[in-house]
Amino acid sequence: LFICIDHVGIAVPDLDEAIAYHAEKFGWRELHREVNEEQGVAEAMIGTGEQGAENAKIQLLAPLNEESTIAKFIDKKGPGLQQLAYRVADIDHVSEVLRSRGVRLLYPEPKRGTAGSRINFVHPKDAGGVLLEIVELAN
Ligand code: MC0
Repeated sequence: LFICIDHVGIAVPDLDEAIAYHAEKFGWRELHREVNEEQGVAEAMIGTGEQGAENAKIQLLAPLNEESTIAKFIDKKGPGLQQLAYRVADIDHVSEVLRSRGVRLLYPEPKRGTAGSRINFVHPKDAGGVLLEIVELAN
């Protein structure tokens, strides 16, 4: 059903600072950056950037405003791991299978995620305290 771990998301107060920290200390490269108004985030994907070295990426998520889920997360828990994202080939199929197994998804239909991907979430209260994202990448 699931292909691999696509990314782990870290809630950060300041995107530029976080990118610089992970680049300077760990050598991660910025692979992609965008603002997603609907999700209330400014985000960056960082990783090895090595062709052929398929790896889970790290998604840095900074809040766009106080209503952002990321702002609420940071207020409550402080900066830190916010989500784990599983990559799937067909999110409509996987959603159907998960619902048939009694797993509740946050959105009735997938929403737009990073770089035109389609995403949905399992609430952390249903998944052992972890916000699970399922993501179908854009081709
Ligand atoms: C909340 N809780 C979490 C959590 N967020 N636990 C683990 N991980 C998280 N990320 C816990 C709280 O501590 C609280 O527990 C309970 O869940 C209810 O929290 P709340 O603060 O009242 O929050 P809600 O219920 O209003 O919102 C939680 C919910 C929300 C998961 C529904 O964060 C949401 O809609 N998330 C999905 C969208 C999202 O995260 N977007 C940003 C990433 P207690 O024990 O205190 O009751 S955008 C993205 O990821 C895109 C760009 C992409 O990857 O492509």
